[in-house]
Amino acid sequence: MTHPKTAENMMNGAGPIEQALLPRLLHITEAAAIAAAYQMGRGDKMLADHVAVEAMRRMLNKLDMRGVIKIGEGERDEAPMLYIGEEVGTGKGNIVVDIAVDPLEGTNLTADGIPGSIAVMAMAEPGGLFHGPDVYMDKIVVGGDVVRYEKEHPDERINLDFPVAHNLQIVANALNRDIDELVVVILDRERHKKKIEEIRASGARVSLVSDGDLMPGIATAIRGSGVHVVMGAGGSGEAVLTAAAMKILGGKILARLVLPNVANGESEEMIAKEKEEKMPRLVTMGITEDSINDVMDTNKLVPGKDVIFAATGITPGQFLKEVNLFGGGDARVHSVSMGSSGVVKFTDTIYIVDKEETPVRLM
Ligand code: VTB
Repeated sequence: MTHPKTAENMMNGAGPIEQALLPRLLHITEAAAIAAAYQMGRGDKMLADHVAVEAMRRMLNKLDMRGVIKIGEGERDEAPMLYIGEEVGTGKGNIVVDIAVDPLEGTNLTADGIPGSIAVMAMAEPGGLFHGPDVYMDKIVVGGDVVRYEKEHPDERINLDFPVAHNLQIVANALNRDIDELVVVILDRERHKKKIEEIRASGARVSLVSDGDLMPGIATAIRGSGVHVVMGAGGSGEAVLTAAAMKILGGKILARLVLPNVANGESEEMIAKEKEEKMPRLVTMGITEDSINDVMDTNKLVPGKDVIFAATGITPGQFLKEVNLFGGGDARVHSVSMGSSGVVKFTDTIYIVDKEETPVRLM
């Protein structure tokens, strides 16, 4: 009898990075999430971040590969570990990767025990991830239904320069529902005051988050998550990580770089100072004051063909549960991991230290 050999064919078709590293990537974000979970709610975001970074780095350095951190904790002089340009891995074997990490996305959320924090990482072949400056990106993120709708209706496409109501109408059409049923997630920031008013005026519902707009972005591509659109200016690294997941899930992100002082409406003097500090580095990346406003799409942000992505929940989120700790190091974690082949794994993993003591329960 013939039948589609989906799993076999897809795994055979996966690129070398996905074949070698996807399962390992999952354990890396899980290690970081468990480390951070022990520091949850202690009000110390530096400590929570530090233990997550350390765990991620230890795990990365066990992998047989040559990896370079392209999006990380910051520049070498401000981040002792997982700094941009840091080389990780044993250096053995033929696998060479560019890496984007956010060991603790939502440090405040973890420190305060608030929902929405994750440990997250993506990898791709060299040049496969946009290597931009650590500023903000203004963005709109939508799921695959919108991408399909745009293909069928070429004159109805979302556009960062169009009014919010125009974009939301397209999303509503694509999802076959009314605008007033949509949920738009946006960071609760003064800089978004006008945009929030525009979303509300369009009729859509707004879900404000105090931090962490990366996971909601991915949630737009997951039906049943309750998130339809993410908008607003957040970290550029977070936007590239979102793009890595959207590329695999068939969703879409449109984003443009924006300097934080510009986005936050600071004084001319502070904007000039920020430009002086940041523009030289941007120029070395081919970004000028003229081109900084160019809109980039998913493929521009993540041109890679062999992309892998993993995220593990630390505190509860739209589609990942929190880390559960059971004593003596036992832990249960919920993750999503995926690769360019199209495999998307939602995993519920138990790490048992004491096999006799710890019962394994269905959840
Ligand atoms: C953004 C957002 C992140 O931090 O980077 C935000 O994308 C920082 O924004 O998800 P502000 O400078 O306005 O505080 C997060 O919320 C958490 O890393």
